Amino acid sequence: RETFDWADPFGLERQLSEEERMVMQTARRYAQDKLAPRVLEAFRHERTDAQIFREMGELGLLGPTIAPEYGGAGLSYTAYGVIAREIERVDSGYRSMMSVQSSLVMLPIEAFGSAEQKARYLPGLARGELIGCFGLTEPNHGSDPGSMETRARAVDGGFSLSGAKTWITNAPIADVFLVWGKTEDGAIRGFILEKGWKGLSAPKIEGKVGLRTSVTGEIVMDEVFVPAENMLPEVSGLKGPFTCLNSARFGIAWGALGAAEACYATARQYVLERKQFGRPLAANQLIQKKLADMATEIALGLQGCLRLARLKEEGHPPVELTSILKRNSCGKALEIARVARDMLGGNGISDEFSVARHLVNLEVVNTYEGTHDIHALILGRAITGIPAFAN
Ligand code: TGC
Ligand code: FAD
Repeated sequence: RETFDWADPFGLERQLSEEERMVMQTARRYAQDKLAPRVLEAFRHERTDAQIFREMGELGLLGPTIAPEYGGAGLSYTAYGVIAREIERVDSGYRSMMSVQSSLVMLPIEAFGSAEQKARYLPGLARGELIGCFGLTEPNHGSDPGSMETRARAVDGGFSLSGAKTWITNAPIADVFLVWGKTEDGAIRGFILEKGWKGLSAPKIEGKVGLRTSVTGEIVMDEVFVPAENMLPEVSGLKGPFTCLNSARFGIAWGALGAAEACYATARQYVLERKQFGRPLAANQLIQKKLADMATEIALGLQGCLRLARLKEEGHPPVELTSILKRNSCGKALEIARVARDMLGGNGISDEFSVARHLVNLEVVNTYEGTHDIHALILGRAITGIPAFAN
């Protein structure tokens, strides 16, 4: 009979195309050779290495689904998913840097930008020479971005933007700020701002206990003049930011399971080596059940992610499928990281063993891009027809 592969029970790799397998190997080699050696110090000292964008750009890992004419790699959604999984196997912060650039900055410019905007920004973003950030969340409006207070007042030649965004990945090191605000008619529009513009600042948020390899900041806009040609012409309304989120949430669904796989593999190795009561921890039924649960959730979750990737490649599946998987992957990965931390005993608390780092990272991943409960409510609305978050 065929042997069971504890690391890939359903043979995910065999379901990938030749090109997708090569992309996966490139991303894995880069993540393990270049990111893994620096993650401990970066996390410990809350250090974000902007050079990582250049490195990822050189390998085609930024905007992998973006058309080659704009500097992207023109790859499948599956390829994007496996990249997110390999990067997040090392650290969710590194995947965050990559997915904000790819899904939240490059994607809206490609999907909703003018020809001039695409030519001006996409090639530099794809090479990692420009760093992008995405400003939707505000101090008073997180789960409910439709109530945003950022305003774009029409002025001669463009708009004057005022408002504040918070919890913005990459903001303190960003060159390109993709910001969402309301025009005077109440429509939500996307604007591309550039570092150094008068009235624009992006102070760092200090003291994060998770996602410490990825810098986070505010975006403060005090009557920033934005030329009319820097508004995204092709989209109006929440559909704009939500289209970006559909892609980023899809990447997170793959990525969170990469982090879960890292925790599972670490816990498995640890319990095989660690002896208590004269035999390996792995010889205990309680321990084996925990590993069986981890293997099951990861394997099923990845098959779901692959199915959604293939549906996205065929057309436009219901956005609720992304909610199922973003919610499932994050919730399950968080639980797996917590159990793995426990299985390592005292050593699980040390950052040297990485599971505690994944655990605190996954707390963030479970919260951003729509919290675990908000995705339940999106699903609840689709199941019942009744929106539970609205009046
Ligand atoms: P709702 O009435 O549901 O929709 C308003 C309009 O938007 C359209 N729409 C979508 N379009 C495309 N894709 C989707 N997934 C869409 N969902 C909704 C919808 O059709 C409608 O269009 P129209 O033309 O009829 O006006 O809006 P609502 O205000 O009731 O929404 C409620 C809710 C809960 C679904 C929504 O607000 C939500 O998803 N909240 C979560 C907020 C969130 O995810 N924020 C993420 C911020 S970015 C981030 O966290 C980046 S971290 C990245 C990293 O570091 O990796
Ligand atoms: P709130 O919306 O205030 O929610 C608080 C709690 O209430 C949650 O548990 C939520 O599930 C619950 N809740 C809310 N509404 C309801 C309801 N109707 N019914 C039941 N429960 C409800 N945003 C960006 O725009 N760009 C970024 O790059 C970005 N990066 C981030 C990076 C980090 C490190 C973090 C922590 C966040 C980032 N975010 C970013 C913001 C993130 O998307 C928000 O934190 C998230 O959407 C939740 O919003 P909130 O923090 O305001 O929480």
